[in-house]
Amino acid sequence: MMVNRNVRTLDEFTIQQMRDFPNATGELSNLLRDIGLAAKRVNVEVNKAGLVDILGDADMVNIQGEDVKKLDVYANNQFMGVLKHGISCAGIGSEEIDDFIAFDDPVSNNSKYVVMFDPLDGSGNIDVNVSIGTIFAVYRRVTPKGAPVTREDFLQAGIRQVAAGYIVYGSSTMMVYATRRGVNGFTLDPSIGEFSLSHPDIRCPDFGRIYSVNHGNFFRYEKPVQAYIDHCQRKDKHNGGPYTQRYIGSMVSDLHRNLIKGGIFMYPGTTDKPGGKLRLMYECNPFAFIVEVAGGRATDGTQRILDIVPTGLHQRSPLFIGSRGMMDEMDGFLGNDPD
Ligand code: AHM
Ligand code: MG
Repeated sequence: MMVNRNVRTLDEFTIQQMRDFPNATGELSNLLRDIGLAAKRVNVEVNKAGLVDILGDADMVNIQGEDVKKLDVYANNQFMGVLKHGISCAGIGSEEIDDFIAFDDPVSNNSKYVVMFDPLDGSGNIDVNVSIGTIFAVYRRVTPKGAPVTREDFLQAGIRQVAAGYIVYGSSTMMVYATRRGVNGFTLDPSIGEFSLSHPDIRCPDFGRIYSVNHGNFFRYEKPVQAYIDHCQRKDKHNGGPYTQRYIGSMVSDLHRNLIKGGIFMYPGTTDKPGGKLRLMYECNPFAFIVEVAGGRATDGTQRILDIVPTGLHQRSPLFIGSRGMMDEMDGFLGNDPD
């Protein structure tokens, strides 16, 4: 088999990026390499999930009270393990763990980053072979190095993210990450076991034709949200349509598709859950960062997601995110001034 030497791997790419900054320490490159390694291990298990006795609920319930699948636990341990044993991460927060963890060893206490992640999002889809994903957010610690990280290092507004990304375990496995310099996508090349740059400089189109929302909740959304969804359904060729509805129920896949093709994704609050379902710190914030760097927008219906000052590691937020033009159109229905 011919190996294309012109394709850059994730490691080559991050190292090249670093060369542009003479003062860079390489810690972020290390961190991304560690995350890529954990992703490859999780990918192996996700791929064979139908073959081995790893499917089904573990004998535990996570702190949100939802069933945990065994693969969630496995993924959590992989991401936590590589970050703990690496040299760039001082502590983590995870959907699967109720409080943050300060690694608290001499190397970790002198590392500058903290990472928050959802190790296996969409895990309700594992049993039925639907794409699932990992989401992560990287922040620079705000407390001085040399001591264990504290709560303050984690409860930072999304705008302070240094990098954010996701892995989608799909028909191909991809890792997409953003820094302020851009969004780049890497597809796992099974022949060499490396993530290779396949989607350089991803831009979210200003307009798309896809809207993604759980229609089953329609009558529990607020009236302006219902009015906007109704509008999406009525779009025709005379007013920029037609729109098409796509909703996998696995946010990594739904947002990956909309990022590439253009579209809007909504998980609004409902009458019974006004705060919505999705978690701010490791679901909404990282995607808001990625989509904004790619040219799109993300709000909770009234304010920019990245400006929200968090009060809890696991707090929820409504989420409206996607192509800039579609977000502006939606703002008209929600009574917000378009950006
Ligand atoms: P999870 O973290 O328990 O997997 O839930 C998050 C998932 C998202 O991937 C997805 O967008 C959403 O839940 C779907 O929720 P619903 O089934 O209510 O539409
Ligand atoms: Mg999740």
